[in-house]
Amino acid sequence: MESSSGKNSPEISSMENNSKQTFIIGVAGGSASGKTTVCDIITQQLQGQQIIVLSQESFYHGLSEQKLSRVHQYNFDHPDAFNTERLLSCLRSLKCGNEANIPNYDFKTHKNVSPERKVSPSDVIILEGILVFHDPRIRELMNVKLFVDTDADVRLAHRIYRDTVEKGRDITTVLEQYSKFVKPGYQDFIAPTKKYADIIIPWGRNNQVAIDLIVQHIKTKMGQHDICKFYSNLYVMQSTFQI
Ligand code: UZR
Repeated sequence: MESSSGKNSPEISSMENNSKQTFIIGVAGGSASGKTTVCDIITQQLQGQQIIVLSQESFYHGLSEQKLSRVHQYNFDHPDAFNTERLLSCLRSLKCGNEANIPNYDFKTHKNVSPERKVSPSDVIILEGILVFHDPRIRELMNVKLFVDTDADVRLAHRIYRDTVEKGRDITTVLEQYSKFVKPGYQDFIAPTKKYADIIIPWGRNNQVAIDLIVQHIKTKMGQHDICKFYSNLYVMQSTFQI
């Protein structure tokens, strides 16, 4: 519908946006705790919904040449390693039913590369990452917060496997990085965010019962969310058309 100026009226566009308000699930936990697996299982079980999985890793700051020359001294497990303002603006945009351009971080070069990923609004966004509960503004956008709580030895074993077998790194560098940054980063920044979780999943990969319960809970919450969306759309229609 067009107003006399030929443009969509503000009321109508806000109604369109509002009707697409997205349900955001946050999945935090230590490195190699099984966050991706939990996201995969939730995605499979929430059939019939449009789901986008975003990783906080896409929002790593690209490294300058100076930082690259001493990359082994760089702390990727610190909140400042992420471009949180960019993450916030992407999430806010998607939450309101608008598109967002997600940066493309390359783990090999430690730089942001082209092209960025254009993401359309969807019913559900799952945002996973080691520090997705760190910033209160990001937490506030989440409808459900999950923390994958896996023992340190299991995380280390998985991390060694992933970094050596899958990423081709040498074991000495992996262990040095673990003791210098990954372990302290977990203790100082990641573990303290566990208290913000609605649900803590013990041992992510193998806990099907917990995941089934969570999916059921998310479906219930999404049902309530749809009812709220319906009434808020009705309210906008009432004020727009003076029903
Ligand atoms: P997950 N990381 C790298 O190893 N290289 C990079 O260029 C960027 C990040 C690591 C980072 C962190 N750590 O522990 C891990 N270090 O990626 C987070 N050291 O990813 O949650 O998938 O393990």
